[in-house]
Amino acid sequence: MAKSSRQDILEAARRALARARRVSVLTGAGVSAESGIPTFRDRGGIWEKFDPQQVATPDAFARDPAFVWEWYALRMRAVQEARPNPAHYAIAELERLKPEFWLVTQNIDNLHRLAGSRRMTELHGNLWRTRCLACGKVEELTEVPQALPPRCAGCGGLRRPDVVWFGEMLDPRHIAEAERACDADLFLIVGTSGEVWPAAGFAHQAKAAGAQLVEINPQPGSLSQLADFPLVGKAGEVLPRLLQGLAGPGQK
Ligand code: BV8
Ligand code: ZN
Repeated sequence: MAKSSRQDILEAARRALARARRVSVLTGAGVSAESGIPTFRDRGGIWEKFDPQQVATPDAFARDPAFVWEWYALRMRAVQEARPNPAHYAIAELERLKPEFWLVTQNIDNLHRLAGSRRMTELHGNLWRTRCLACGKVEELTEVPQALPPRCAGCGGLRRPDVVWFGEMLDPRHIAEAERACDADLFLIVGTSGEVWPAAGFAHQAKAAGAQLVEINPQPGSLSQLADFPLVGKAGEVLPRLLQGLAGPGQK
């Protein structure tokens, strides 16, 4: 695509963002890529012996909880070293600039919260929260558990990561929050391949509800055909440029 048209699309997206009152964002693993967290599609690196489709499932956990915990411990260690990147900070800034803002993330790495996002739904749970299979007690972890799989301090039961695995239902409250976020003037899709449902469905729902869609991704994906403003590039570079000159509520 010629440079100038990319610039034109960015400027058109900036104008749409300045006009928008209700702004929602849907993020996926790509928004944390510049924080050094591998995405699900980059099969290399720490995913070498773990295929998310095989490991992030209830069956895998029932079969071998220690093995599944090994994958989550790896991700906890990767996230512990990671810091939010300019994409996370730009999304937190957008929340401050737009009174009607909501973030829906598929990520469990907690980096949005660390960057300051508060009006958000973690569709797939959070890496640092665990749940006891026996008594249901939910416990926040602050570091990687020493012994795997971790046991419940209360009843000694097996703890699982409090995340949504493939084949598991999402929390209906989170689905309701995400559906409300689809009522937007502008809906930004950042760093997701759009392969995972029902998360990808919210982009379709927003479009059907009359939102204009911005997509920020170095690669085209399953949602690219919905984008009114396709911004090809890395989230950590494109988002700050998209927000350049954006005035807050009441500012001119
Ligand atoms: C459910 C938590 C069923 C765990 C995750 C239709 C309807 C409902 C379900 C399905 C359906 N079709 C298929 C299903 C089943 C399944 C599914 O979607 N399968 C897919 C793979 C075909 N869905 C489910 O199982 C869901 N459950 O609906 O239950 C049900 C129904 C009734 C009754 C009972 C049950 C649950 C899905 C949730 C799974 N859990 N995560 C964990 O993380 O360990 S999903 C997991 O995948 C992560 O959340 C991750 O975010 C996501 C992968 O998607 P992306 O985020 O998009 O990441 P990906 O690597 O794919 O892409 C990265 C993108 O970033 C790329 O586009 C890349 O180009 C881009 N990128 C790279 N660098 C950058 C960048 N972008 C910007 N800047 C950069 N620098
Ligand atoms: Zn317990």
